[in-house]
Amino acid sequence: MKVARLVVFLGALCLLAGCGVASTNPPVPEAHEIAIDRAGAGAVRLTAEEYRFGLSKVTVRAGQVDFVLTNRGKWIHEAVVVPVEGTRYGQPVAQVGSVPSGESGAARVTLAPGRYIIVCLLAASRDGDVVSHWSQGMEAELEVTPS
Ligand SMILES: [Cu+2]
Repeated sequence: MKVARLVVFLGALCLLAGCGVASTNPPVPEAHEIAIDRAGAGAVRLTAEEYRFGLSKVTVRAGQVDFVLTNRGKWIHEAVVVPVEGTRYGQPVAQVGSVPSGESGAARVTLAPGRYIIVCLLAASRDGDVVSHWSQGMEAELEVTPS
């Protein structure tokens, strides 16, 4: 499990950094970011802190879904939406990128039914090791039901 997580973690970092992972039609998560005041009333509201997410809801209907991330922690956090099929992680489909302490960001994406996780892919250096916020517990589950 840890190896799988590391692989997807590195793959996602690579994807977000645009370093050319072989993929057909890779998504561009940043393109989904929107102004906070454009987020709908039904948005999934996320809070981030060290090192966990809080979610206003854990189930949404398929279709257009808005995410609003508010950082209540000390460090920068982000929310990356990743589809999960069985034990496999897909490519990230949306991201609310690096949100500083006390600030908020939003993203809008069209989601198909299925299971998703929301993770923070940022990492910190600790005692000489690079430790991802994800591995510290910044993962939440979201179920998208058929609309
Ligand atoms: Cu984080």
